[in-house]
Amino acid sequence: MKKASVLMLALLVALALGQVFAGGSGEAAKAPAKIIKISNGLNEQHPVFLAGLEFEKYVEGKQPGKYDVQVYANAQLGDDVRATEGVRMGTLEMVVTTASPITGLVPEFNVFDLPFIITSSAGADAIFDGPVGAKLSALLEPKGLKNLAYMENGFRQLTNSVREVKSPEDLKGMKVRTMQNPIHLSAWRALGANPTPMPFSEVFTAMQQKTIDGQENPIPTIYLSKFYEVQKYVTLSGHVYGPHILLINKKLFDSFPGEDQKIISDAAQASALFQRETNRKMDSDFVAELKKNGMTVTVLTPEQIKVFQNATKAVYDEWIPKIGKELVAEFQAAVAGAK
Ligand code: TK8
Repeated sequence: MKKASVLMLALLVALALGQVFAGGSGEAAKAPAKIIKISNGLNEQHPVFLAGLEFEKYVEGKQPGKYDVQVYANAQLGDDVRATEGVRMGTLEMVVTTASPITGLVPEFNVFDLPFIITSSAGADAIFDGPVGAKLSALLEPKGLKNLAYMENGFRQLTNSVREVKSPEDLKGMKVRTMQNPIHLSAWRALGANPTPMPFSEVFTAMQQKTIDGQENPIPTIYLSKFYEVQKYVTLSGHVYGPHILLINKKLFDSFPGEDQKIISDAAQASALFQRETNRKMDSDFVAELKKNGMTVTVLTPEQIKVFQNATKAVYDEWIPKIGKELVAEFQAAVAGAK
């Protein structure tokens, strides 16, 4: 009995001492920061990555030590399709993906891929910040994804290493890499090209090894990914204006306290606005840089653009019923109203 109580006392003293040494003032130990990884397929100079850093600064600055945001470039955590799948599964927290390769999840997002449906940045903003953008975002939620904000990819322009392209005739037989998206495939086929879908991360090497002749992407991407090293011609076709969507696993987002959800949403909005502004500035600045780096830049007249537009009309007939007649009409009305 006596031995037992001495032991007990020793144990209590040891516990008390342990507390003092471990806790200092006796404060409970702080939980480790919650890691939030954000994947994207572009490099560290691209506005999408820079905006990721803005998001990181905002979220970490509001509640130091609570979240550890980590931004990954160059598809290190998977290309758009695979990283988005990871976010759905919950093996990855966030991704910035262009919408085109993930329209298998929400076919309505194909509306952005209808050729020439957006004709200005103002038109894009009317969608991103208006009811159509909100409606599209809501469709992601049953798929386990929450769209925190619309960043942009921007006007897509054609590049190639073979010849100057001024009309669909110049595309005959040209091997053009497209995104993994059915409308893009149909449209390039309708234009006479030989489209090959592949993830973005494989495009540079494919052009270098000449397994493809060309690709299409916005000017900031063409310049920052140094496509001018392997491509000679750029045609300012502006055939599609794509969004980049900032997705988070919905369950994860819902598990955060309300105050933190607001911080994350605000951070996403602020970084998306920064991204769009930066992207648009680069879009106008980098055309000259492409010329300096030896590219021939072809500006199409409105009549020449019309020829491309007419050649892709059949895509509308095929896809309007699949996307939804009402949604397409609403989208077109919002774009028209913004001009
Ligand atoms: C990068 C892609 C890229 C897109 C493409 O992950 O695949 O061509 O335009 O920007 O999202």
